[in-house]
Amino acid sequence: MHESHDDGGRAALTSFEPGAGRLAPRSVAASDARVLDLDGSWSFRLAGGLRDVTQGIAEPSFDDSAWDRVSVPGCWQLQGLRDAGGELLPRGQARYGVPAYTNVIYPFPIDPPAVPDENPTGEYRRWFELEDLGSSSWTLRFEGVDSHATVWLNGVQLGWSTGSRLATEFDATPALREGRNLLAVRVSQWSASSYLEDQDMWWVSGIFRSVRLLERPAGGIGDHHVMADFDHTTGEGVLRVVTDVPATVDVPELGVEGLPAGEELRIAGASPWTAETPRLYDVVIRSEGETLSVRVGFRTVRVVDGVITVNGAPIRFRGVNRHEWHPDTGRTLSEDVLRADVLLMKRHNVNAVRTSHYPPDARFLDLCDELGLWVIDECDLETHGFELVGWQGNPSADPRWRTAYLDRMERTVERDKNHPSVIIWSLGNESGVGDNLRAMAEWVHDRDPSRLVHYEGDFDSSYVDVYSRMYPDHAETELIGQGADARTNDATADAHRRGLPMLLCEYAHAMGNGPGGLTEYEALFDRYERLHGGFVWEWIDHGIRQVDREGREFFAYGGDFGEPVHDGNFIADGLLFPDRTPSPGLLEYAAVIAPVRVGFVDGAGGLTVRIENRHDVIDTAGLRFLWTVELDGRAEESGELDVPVVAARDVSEALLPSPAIPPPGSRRVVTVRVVIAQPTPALPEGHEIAVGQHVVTGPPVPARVGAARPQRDEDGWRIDRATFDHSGDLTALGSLVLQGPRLDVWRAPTDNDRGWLGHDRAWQELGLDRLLHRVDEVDVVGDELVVSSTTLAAGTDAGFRTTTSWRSTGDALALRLRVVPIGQWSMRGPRNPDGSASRRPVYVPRIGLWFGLPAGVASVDWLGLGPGESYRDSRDGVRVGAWRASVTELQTPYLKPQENGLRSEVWSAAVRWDDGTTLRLAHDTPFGFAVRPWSSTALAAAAHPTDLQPGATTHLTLDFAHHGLGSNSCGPDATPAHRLHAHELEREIRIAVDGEGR
Ligand code: IPT
Repeated sequence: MHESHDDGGRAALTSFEPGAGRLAPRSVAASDARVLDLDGSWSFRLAGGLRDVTQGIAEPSFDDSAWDRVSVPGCWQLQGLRDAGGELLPRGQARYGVPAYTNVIYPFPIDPPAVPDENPTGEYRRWFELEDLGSSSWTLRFEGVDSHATVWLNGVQLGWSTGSRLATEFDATPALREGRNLLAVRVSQWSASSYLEDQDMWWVSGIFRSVRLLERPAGGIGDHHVMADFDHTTGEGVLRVVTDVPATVDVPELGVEGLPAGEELRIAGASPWTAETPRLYDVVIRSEGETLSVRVGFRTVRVVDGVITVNGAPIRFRGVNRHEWHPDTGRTLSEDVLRADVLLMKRHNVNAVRTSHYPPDARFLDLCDELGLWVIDECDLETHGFELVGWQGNPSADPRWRTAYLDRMERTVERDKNHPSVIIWSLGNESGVGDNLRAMAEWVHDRDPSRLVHYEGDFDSSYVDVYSRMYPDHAETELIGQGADARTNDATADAHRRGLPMLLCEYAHAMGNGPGGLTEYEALFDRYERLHGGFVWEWIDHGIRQVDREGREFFAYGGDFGEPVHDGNFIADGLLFPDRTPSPGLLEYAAVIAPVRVGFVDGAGGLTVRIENRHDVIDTAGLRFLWTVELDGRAEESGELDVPVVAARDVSEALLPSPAIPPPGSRRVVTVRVVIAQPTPALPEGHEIAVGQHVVTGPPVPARVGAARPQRDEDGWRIDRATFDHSGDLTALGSLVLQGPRLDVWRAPTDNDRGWLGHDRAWQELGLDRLLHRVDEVDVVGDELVVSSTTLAAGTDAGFRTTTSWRSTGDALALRLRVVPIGQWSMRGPRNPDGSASRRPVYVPRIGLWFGLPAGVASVDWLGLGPGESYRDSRDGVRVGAWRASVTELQTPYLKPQENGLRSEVWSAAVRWDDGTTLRLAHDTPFGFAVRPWSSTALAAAAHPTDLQPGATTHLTLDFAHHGLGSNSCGPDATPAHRLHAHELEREIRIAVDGEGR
């Protein structure tokens, strides 16, 4: 089939069919047959589209010596961001086009099945040697090519394929020769199939997963299907292996030998597989021509009375949505990165993963089997962009796409059917409604009744086995838990849905600073058995490593490559930063979902420590409970608790002596750390899985009387070592020169503040980012210097009257702040039904004080929550202690800079300069602080952390109240309890300076 003119496969590019010339999908396993690894260096040329394709690339005689060399697997856009030596190129010099990010919107016109003429097309060639073909057949296997691939071997076209994140096999036998062989692959970025691949991620292309040539010996095993149930009533494993040729099955560890394929065997003494006990058995499947080695886990998934059970026990998902991403290699991941992901999940108490929104690299599922994670394996399907045209022409409801939909589902299930970790199949994401989805579900139910079917996009849920939702707020989630949620139109479908177990396939949008409100969701999952928990959106920020003009690294997001249509930093919404550093959000999630919870009740008999085992399967025998008592961060006592073994989902208690009341202004803290005693492959000995703390607060520091009174002098006022100017500003405290204080009621909007509700726009409308401060009066009242002022923005009447009262306590300066809101803390809302204008409340970002301090802060020490940042609806991932950090360490480098770094529930802090000068802040009523080398205004204006330059002023914000974080970037606002309404507030803080030099 040598072609004369190559038109680039025009017809195939716009075909509704998923491919041609491909082999039926199947499972592959380690085999004794030969495997030729075709990964490595390939010749590469990027064509601009059909008009520009290379004639004769399939021919062995074609000379590609002028072409570039790239690695396969790889994503060509990311490869082109570096020079041939691997160094990042300056922006604008990309060699192979650029990555483009869109969430919902298609980056090409919606005119299916047509694709743009500008269709970046990667042309790949490689030679390989093969000796001794023997009498075997040979299969060429691609694990993933994005998006449309045409494949030739020695000039013979084997076929073409779509389905970027799905494996494809071709029969190479007829074209293969002994000796040198030429493989040529042409990959188009856009094809009809792109309409089915509108996932919220970077559009990147290429042969991005491995390529192999697999020997298929005569009498070899084409496909194998391992069905390994666990009968929890008898404790038996139930094994049946189906193969397409006669074969036998051995499980040496269980004494099974020569079990004929197709026959079922009940095996006494098999240990079950669960995500908590990932017990695998080595199984050998032998046919006349081939021997396969597979790893098998016994487990049974059932819905019982509307509850998902595995091996008879109900399970809870503490999950994440995982896209495959690496900041340098895009969707091409090494085995090390895959393992790092699973280990990071396990070490942060994550027990489940939804492979959003496509089947992952196959090795990822091997690791989930081995290390233990529940998996929702999602088909490579999303047509979200049709929502923007009212779902007109949505492929899900168009029969011409039926074959492609079924093809995608079959390839998902056939590749992954032997993984014990996979317990739910998902049809895809955000693809609207339509019969093609129903057809997929029906096919799965028929092919694999041992697992559940999931699809979130059809609220009727008539053809799925779980009711799934994304981003409902807490109130609605609670109604669903109670079965009191709104009814849908179709009574039969509604009844079906109400009987289903429920999960949140996406919740708690982890974009930027957040998510807040995790604790409250977890409480709902605890309360209602039908609620199986959820999957945080999402695992990792998809940032791309770049360098700015000064050569400083940063992580790019949408728009940074000049894409005409993009969704900005909506791609940076993960629990990990792109370099896989855990964000504060991940530490919070780890604490909220901890599989053991430690509580305290202080009573007459002592301090009762309540240990709740939240595992679904394992008891606490493998854990140790270590306790310490600290006074203001200094260890006083420590030991190990003797806790009776607690069964899964059970509670037990242990006793400690009641801690003594600490001295005034101090805290005595009992900490119980739950650590791993019996290491597992995922969790090393000593790894901490949970922490509980009990805090005893000392009496208030007694008020001192008779200290120095304010004195008037020619510069203004003086109290002890504190000087004030005529308008009542604090100008110096001892040797420390400072500015302020100013009422600080704004923050650099977080991504959640910039969410659907648009808090950032409301704050702008009220001018909180451009406040004007006016001093109304400075006076001495008793022993206090009292400064009255008003804070308002131009053109608005919403602000605060502030009274700042200063007095000496002898060893410190006490500041009492009183704020009273004035004006209308509301803004225009939608029109009321009667046409009148509505107004909605505007929440206050924070109520606090700003001080300007000299630059050069060496460190900050504090007693309170730490070591990381915390906010009122996200403070489980931190703990009470004594902490020290540099100014750099106090900043959290969100990809798009925003409010960050607050340390909250602090009762004492010391800001230290190199020369020993120390500013001390303390109070009985805890406060929060942030120390930054730049202002909130600069923080809000920056596009990337590299835009922020330290200035001559260190910015200290004392935080007395703030609006919670919520997850409104794609979910609810802070829960009602964590919203900050404009209200009266009175707070105190003591300030002192010691040390010399300034
Ligand atoms: C939801 C998508 O399923 C997910 O892919 C991602 O885009 C997420 O939003 C936001 O980051 S869909 C949304 C309209 C609820």
